[in-house]
Amino acid sequence: MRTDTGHVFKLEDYRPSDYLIPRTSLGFRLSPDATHVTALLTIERREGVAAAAPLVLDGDGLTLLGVAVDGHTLPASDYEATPDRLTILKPPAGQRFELRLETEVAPARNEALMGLYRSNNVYCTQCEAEGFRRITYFLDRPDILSVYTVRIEAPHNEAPLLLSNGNPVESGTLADGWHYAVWHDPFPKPCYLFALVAGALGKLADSFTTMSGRHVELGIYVEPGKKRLAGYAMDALKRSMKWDEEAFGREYDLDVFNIVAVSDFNMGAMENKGLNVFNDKYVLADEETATDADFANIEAIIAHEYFHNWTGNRITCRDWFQLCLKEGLTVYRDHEFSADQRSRAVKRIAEVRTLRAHQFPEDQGPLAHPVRPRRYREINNFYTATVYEKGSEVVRMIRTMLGPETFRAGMDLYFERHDGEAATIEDFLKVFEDVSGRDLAQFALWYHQAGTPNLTVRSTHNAAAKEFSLEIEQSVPPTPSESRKRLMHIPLAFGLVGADGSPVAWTAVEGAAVDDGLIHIRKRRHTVRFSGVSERPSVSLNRGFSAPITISVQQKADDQFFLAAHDSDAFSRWQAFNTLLTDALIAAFRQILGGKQPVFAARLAELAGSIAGDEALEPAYRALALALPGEADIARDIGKGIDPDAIFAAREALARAIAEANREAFLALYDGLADKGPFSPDAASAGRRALRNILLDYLSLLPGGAALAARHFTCATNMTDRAAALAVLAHRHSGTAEADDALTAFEARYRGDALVLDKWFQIQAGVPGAKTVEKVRELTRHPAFSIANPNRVRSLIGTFSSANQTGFHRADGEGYRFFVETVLEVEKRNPQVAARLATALRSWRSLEPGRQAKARQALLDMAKVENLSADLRDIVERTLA
Ligand code: 0A1
Ligand code: ZN
Repeated sequence: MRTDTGHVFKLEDYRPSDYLIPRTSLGFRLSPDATHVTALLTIERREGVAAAAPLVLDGDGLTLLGVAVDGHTLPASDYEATPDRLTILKPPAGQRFELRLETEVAPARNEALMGLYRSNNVYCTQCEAEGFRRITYFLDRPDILSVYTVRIEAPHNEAPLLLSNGNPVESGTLADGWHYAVWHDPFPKPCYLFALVAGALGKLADSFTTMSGRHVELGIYVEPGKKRLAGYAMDALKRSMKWDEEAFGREYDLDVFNIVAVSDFNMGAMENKGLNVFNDKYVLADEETATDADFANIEAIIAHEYFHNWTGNRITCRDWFQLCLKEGLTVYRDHEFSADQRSRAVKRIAEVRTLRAHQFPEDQGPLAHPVRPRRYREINNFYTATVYEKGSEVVRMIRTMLGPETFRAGMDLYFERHDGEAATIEDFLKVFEDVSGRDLAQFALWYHQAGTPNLTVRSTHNAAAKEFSLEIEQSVPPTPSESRKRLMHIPLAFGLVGADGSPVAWTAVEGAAVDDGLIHIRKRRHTVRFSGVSERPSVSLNRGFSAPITISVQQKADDQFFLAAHDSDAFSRWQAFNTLLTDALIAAFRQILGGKQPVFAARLAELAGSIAGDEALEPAYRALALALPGEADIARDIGKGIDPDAIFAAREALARAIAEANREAFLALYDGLADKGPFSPDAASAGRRALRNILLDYLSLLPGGAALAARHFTCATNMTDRAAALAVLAHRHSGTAEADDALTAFEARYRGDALVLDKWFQIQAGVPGAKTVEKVRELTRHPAFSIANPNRVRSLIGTFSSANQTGFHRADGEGYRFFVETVLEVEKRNPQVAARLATALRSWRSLEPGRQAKARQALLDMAKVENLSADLRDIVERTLA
């Protein structure tokens, strides 16, 4: 385990490497406890670098067996080797030389799941960000691009399949039942994209013909017997390949494209060139085992990794500070893909909900950092919602401002200008400046400045002068290490909506640049005056969520109700209703804290009823509208003094009020939406299931609710309905016979299917209330649970700490005590997963004083542990700072 060196990496310290490695030949002789790795590196001194410059290679816990230069074993006096570094003190004087390194690694003992490891007896690798240095000594930095040839040897019976990046070149048999395969990847790549897989796996094969007529063999490798669960992923892959040709003109470039699903994986998946490695959760699916959300995730992640082939692999990052260059852009691309495959409006609402749930709290708490950070201690902790999701929003804003054609021209120029390079955010912005002639200097702050900008907006209408004005003021709250903020360029999409719902025209506008439905906010204050407006319009702001900001609009509730029923922008219509719900929930929270029973305006429940039954709206959209803001969303909007129990009570009370007011209508709708015909994972069918399941959630709060949910559970013919019913029973009717029976039946039915049992762990970890911590503790002893498997840990411990507000933040601090114990237990094996878990405490300062003190103590308890991993120490110390 890498413990903290305290070293801070700084963007401004970037220097090109003295040496390059144009060619890399790797040889692996695989064995669980002693894999022998031979690396033959062509080393080239960069032009102008002094011949005496030592060559310093990165390592991480390596055992060096041998080192030779140009075929001669190097005397010990000519190099220094530690597990973490190899220094060739006096490299040959010539420009180029061959360095041969031999190392030994133990994949079976690698529980950090970085470098070469074993998952269910399959050898696999994970090298991003700095895992390659756990395999051999190397210049482990993304601007060192090398052409790889890889030879793998293994016993045929243990590992009949031998895969690496690029195209297969050669294979054959060896003595003693061993065999080998050689792979060559013609595209120079950084070592974080290296991959190797070896084992006994089943293959789902298919092919794709690219737009220029090239034939590509596609393979998805899964555990033997699970081939039929890979069909949906294969379909998503082919759709992704086609879409990237149509939407971005990007064609695939190798003869093969392989995907391997493994059951132990730290993240979602990895875009290794020509050999993507996936968490099996994002590959395997059928109606019996996967929910509609699982299908949608599979589609999105398959696309994401595939799209990296151009945005990340062909054009990579100069250094890890530029991570958003590949991640923000690729998330943007996968969002657009999903929007085209499904419903654009529904997809956008779901994206914004995710951004608010994950990125906003990050940006508003102690772990806030710019989309392109300037400092890090541990790069693994920067695979964040800010880099990914906010990074995607920044790309979206560029497109919003430039329009689709100019944006596409900019992307074309980016691919043309930087193909084969390791690029920066400056390079990316420059292509858009060049194609548009615009100055993006102020806009670039979106990459450089942390924090969620806020706009306060006031509107006035002067009927006599026929003038409608918006007074808009921007502010960016201070974040750690950036107390003073510069003014941002915010593209604010808007609409003025007339009494009949149609857009209101104006004759002239002054006070800000306004084009194509966008107000360009660049100053602290703008008074934007629209003339020729005779009647007071309602104003719809940040349409389509054109900028990732918060807005405080001084708008009457009447306007909000009006927009929730009439806004022509689907996103803003959803937003208007969501704002009404949030406002009602916050008021209820305050009433509860004041010892009162919350009361809700009858027209709110009426509006919920009319949205639910509005046949003009897609069912998926209606389902999203009816989903109340989550407890964490409400907490975020309240800001401080959070008592999760009071928030929970407020949310329950509103749900009950909506259910009671709409009982008959909801029941009728619920009955009418029952699945007929065979299962299909398509968006429309999934939307109907989503609407029916949210109606069940409401109806379950009324008398007879447990019986209704139990029936839903028993009659379910797919996992979406079965899991939804189980969640309703466990969360709303915990401890009843119906809930217990369903939990038992689910466990029995899926015994042996780890991915499905994850849902069972997850649902139980999410049961609201003080008793859950004991239940979760008990479940850590369940035979299907394993502290070494990231998916199990995230399902049980991750859900409890990040998605169970009342359980985790139990007033006596028991949730935190259990959490600290478990995080430290996970950390012994897998620091990366432990560090991610620990971010659950990032909003501790917003809690009411009692809980706040206990949460702080939990953080201090972790901080005082000696030899904490670099990953966990970084999170804990920044959270406390
Ligand atoms: N580049 C991957 C994410 C990823 C990052 C680090 C990993 O290390 C354990 C694994 C995957 C992506 O964006 O999909
Ligand atoms: Zn990615």
